[in-house]
Amino acid sequence: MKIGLFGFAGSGKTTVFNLLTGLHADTGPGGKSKTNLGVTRVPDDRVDFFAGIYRPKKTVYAEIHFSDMPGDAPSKSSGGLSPQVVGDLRTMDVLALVLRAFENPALDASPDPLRDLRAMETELVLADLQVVEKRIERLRKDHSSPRELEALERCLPHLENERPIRTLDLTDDERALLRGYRLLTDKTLLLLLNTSEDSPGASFPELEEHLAGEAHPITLCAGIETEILELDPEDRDAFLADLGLDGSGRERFIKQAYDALDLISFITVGEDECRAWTIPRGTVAQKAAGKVHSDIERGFIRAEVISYEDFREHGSESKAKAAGRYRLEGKDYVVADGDVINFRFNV
Ligand SMILES: Nc1nc2c(ncn2[C@@H]2O[C@H](COP(=O)(O)OP(=O)(O)OP(=O)(O)O)[C@@H](O)[C@H]2O)c(=O)[nH]1
Ligand SMILES: [Mg+2]
Repeated sequence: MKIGLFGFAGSGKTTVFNLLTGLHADTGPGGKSKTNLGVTRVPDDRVDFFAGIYRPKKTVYAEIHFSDMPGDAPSKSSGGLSPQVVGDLRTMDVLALVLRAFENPALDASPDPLRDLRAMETELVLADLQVVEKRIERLRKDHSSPRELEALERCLPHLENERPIRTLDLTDDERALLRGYRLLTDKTLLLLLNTSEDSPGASFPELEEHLAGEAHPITLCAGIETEILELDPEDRDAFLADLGLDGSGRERFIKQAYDALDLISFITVGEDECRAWTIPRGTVAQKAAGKVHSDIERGFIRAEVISYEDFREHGSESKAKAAGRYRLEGKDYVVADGDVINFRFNV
């Protein structure tokens, strides 16, 4: 999964990036124009458990790839996301907007997360509007794809009303036709509220009202939390608790992002490899097989499934089997979180 961190200059994107990846990219003002890339491993007790049993050659956790976008362009007084940032964001699965809720001495503007959120929402809509308008113009002229034109014409008024495409009720066919445009407002938007260490638990009633319960910002205190990250592990929890924060920024982010994105994991086990695979909740077995390999999806025969709980309770695959906890499932089986799956296939 690729997550793009973006936001106004000086909002703390790179500090958040460092907190989430454990890297040490340069922060602070200084006219940076490059994107930082980093990977975070998603901790998973279940994978640890299976690694303990199978002692595999390789243990593979789910990963999140972060891109920390340069903030130079959005700071221009004219506003606007730079074409480079827009292009980078289009390649992401998920967008994460960093909202500044701390005083930054390098900036004139006082912190106002709602103001910044509104401005960025507009930027994203405008970027999509440009794509949609251009394409409509083209298709009206050359008549090459009437169905695509129809789908785009449904998007146009929605965007003109400053509404994101993710809230437009499109059919699966329409969504498929639009996928190639990689519209920014069709992607999930996570909000990261980067708060001041003086008031890490501060609430922002106007922001809450604007979101109306439809999105829940993930609160980080990236400045001080990156410093806490450098401490001895035994001291970390005490410092975080002092700030009223439950767990490290990375753990809180991963947990809340998985919830917001409605992601679950299934697990494959064996002596070669124990591995977690991330899928959207509701994914059927054949599609899940495609995560492992496209051949397995194509030649799918069945899925052999034991739930993590059953495996744990009985202690081994053979004992779980003997207890009747081993299931054969077909291609339409909806995979559950923690399912241990062995795919049977034929190509
Ligand atoms: N007080 C406080 N300062 C922070 C926090 N997060 C970041 N900062 C500071 O804010 C300044 C900007 O942080 P960066 O992480 O470089 O911000 P950025 O969004 O990456 O900036 P650009 O890449 O230039 O757009 C730095 O001096 C950070 O130390 C925070 O949570 N609290
Ligand atoms: Mg930066």
